[in-house]
Amino acid sequence: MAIKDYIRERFFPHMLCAGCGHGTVLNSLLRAIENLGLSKNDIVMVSGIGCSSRIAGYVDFHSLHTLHGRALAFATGVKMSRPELNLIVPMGDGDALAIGGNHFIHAARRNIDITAIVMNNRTYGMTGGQFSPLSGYGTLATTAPYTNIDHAFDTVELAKAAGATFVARTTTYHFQQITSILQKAIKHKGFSVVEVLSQCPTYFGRKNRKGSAVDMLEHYKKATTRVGSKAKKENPDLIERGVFVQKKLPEYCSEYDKIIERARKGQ
Ligand SMILES: Cc1ncc(C[n+]2csc(CCOP(=O)(O)OP(=O)(O)O)c2C)c(N)n1
Ligand code: SF4
Repeated sequence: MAIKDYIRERFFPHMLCAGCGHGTVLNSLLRAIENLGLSKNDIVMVSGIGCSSRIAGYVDFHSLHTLHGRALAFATGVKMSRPELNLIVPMGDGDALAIGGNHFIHAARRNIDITAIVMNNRTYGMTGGQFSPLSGYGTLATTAPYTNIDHAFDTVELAKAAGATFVARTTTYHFQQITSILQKAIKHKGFSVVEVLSQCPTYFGRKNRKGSAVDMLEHYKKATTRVGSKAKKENPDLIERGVFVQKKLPEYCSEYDKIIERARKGQ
């Protein structure tokens, strides 16, 4: 199948701003799905609300556009009733870790076989640039005109601590890495978290004087390094990219099937 066969062309042109990183994530995701040779009938994309969540409307999979922060709860319901399907949940940093933070940690703890993509642009893009739990101390936002005093979560550390069995991070500059990591994440049997640093030139970039979308991409190139690289030891401020966790643990739906079986047999 060609990439265009995975797209719902009737919903184009898309609503993303010029230079938004989320389009790159969509492009890289479709390439991952094409490389895996998945049938679009076997994929369910569940999203909440946000610029990132809008990508669910542009793919010709089964798609559910649900409530802000609740995509993982809906996805859990779908996965438990149809465990043979591939569940992919694209989220913004606000969607995943502010209003949806509780669903995020518990989906990770249960190890349910869902691929969660956190598009981290460090802001609430859709609603006009409010600060999010990933904006970071000292940044500017429409709701923090005198600087943000909240400290940021580290998505990777949070996902690891909550029990996710596949945890990775990359950026929109490294678009080929998005594809290769997403392929691994989708194939992984368990809860997989892929954080993608994705630029919002319109709000985070403008408020924080980060320049154009291209400048923001250049920043991702300079500010990140391969996981475990020598560069990180020399410069601890560098953000690591790559796969941090990939381990096997019992998956939630499989375990649930065993419980049903035991209940049927009365054991
Ligand atoms: C229950 C509820 N609260 C708040 C909103 C308003 N709202 C819509 S999107 C959004 C934040 C979007 O930010 P993020 O999830 O980071 O995605 P982005 O738009 O940056 O990609 C908010 C607060 C809503 N739709 N529903
Ligand atoms: S507001 Fe930001 S996140 Fe939303 S489409 Fe525009 S650039 Fe992307």
